[in-house]
Amino acid sequence: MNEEQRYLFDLFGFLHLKAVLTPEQLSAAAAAADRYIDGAAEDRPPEFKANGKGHAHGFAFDRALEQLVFLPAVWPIVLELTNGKPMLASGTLMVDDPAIPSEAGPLHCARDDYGFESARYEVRHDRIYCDDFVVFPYLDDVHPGDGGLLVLPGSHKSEFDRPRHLFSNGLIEDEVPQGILNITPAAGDAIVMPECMTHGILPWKPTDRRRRMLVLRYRPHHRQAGPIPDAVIQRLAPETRELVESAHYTHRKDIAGKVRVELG
Ligand SMILES: O=C(O)CCC(=O)C(=O)O
Repeated sequence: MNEEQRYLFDLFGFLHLKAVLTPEQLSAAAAAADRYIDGAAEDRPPEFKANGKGHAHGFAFDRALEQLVFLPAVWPIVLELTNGKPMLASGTLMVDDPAIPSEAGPLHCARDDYGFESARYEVRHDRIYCDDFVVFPYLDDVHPGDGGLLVLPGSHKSEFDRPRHLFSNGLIEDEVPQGILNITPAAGDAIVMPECMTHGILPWKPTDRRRRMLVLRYRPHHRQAGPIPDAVIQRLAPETRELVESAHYTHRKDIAGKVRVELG
């Protein structure tokens, strides 16, 4: 994590990293995502289930998607935020599709959903520690007015409960209230955001375009491993298998010693 990223992440509670996928990575990942989304369910292993927007374990569907868990521009950030103890807890492929009715997702965060003690964000020795965060690599362009991700900048450090009537009672369907930001990444960008950051979703408006992105949930490896079934783990490259494992506080994963991880 460089000085500029650390300053912005700490100040606003998210990072918008531009063009972190190469054009080749993007077209391979987008094609693989379409094979999952448009393919017949009976042609996929049974663990790969689609449920509305969510396509379970999308990161593991194809190597072109799997390699996005180690994006070179994001990996140093994952290492810093987990204090050198990275774990991937889950990696869903999310899709807003004009063919599926799109609803607003209410404002929420880990604190709201699971209590104040559920997610840590703090600064130690000039580095940021965060024990639950998401990386969203985008496979499609999002333009202002399209809808998509909403964030409440600065809320990752809020010490107070959000008065529920604020920001359209937390359900933003159209006009974005002052203070809330609609992030509109381009295909190939990635967003990094702590789960203790208040966020929500605007309905998807375009009638001729999808919004496809991975929701990669990272935690320090001493936290509980995510709900990734064995059959999915067996498909993964050795490096990703190491990434999804939980481990003792004192353990050091081999991948954590690498500034760049290539899938074997
Ligand atoms: O759809 C999005 O942009 C974010 C989805 C998400 O991860 C959430 O609401 O927690």
